[in-house]
Amino acid sequence: FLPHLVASMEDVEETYIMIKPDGVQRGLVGEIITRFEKKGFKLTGLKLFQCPTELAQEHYKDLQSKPFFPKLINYITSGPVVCMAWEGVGVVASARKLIGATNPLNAEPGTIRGDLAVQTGSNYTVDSQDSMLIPFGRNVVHGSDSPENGKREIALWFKQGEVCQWTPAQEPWLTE
Ligand code: IDP
Ligand code: MG
Repeated sequence: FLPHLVASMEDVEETYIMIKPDGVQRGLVGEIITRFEKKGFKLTGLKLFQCPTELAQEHYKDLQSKPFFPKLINYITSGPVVCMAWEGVGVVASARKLIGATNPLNAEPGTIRGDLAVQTGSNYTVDSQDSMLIPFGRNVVHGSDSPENGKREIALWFKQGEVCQWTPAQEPWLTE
């Protein structure tokens, strides 16, 4: 019996995963959801959603002072996103590993960004009406960076009643 290896209810975390507008437009919704499903995490919330500007600004408020912030808000509000809540032991860090590095060019093969996105490079103009450059902005998916932010972001993106508590039939086959 190794008490430190036994996961308790307190180890169960929640993370907010979002398929960004480029992932939706490129038809990657099924592929991305499949990766989290196959890993064995529990889906507790899911919706297609057109994000209002104020919500995008609140979600990314820590990046407010960055030069790319206005572009980031335009990007996130440029089309529908898929909002997801996922639950599991260690889900926050594990989801970040599945997603890969922020810049898809640096993301390892096998990760979502490494497999499904390319660099939006320094001499690549994203928006033909606006020649401002946006390095590596299009990286198909978002994942919370801490359990605290997981809770904060799920509360931000989902209304009460939209997150479901349920017991997947596979649970006893995934954990003991
Ligand atoms: P993360 O999504 O890997 O957690 P963050 O640093 O939290 O990365 O940045 C949030 C999002 O902002 C990124 O996923 C990306 O879309 C965008 N972003 C981050 N850094 C840059 C940048 O230097 N230029 C343009 N967009 C950026
Ligand atoms: Mg982040």
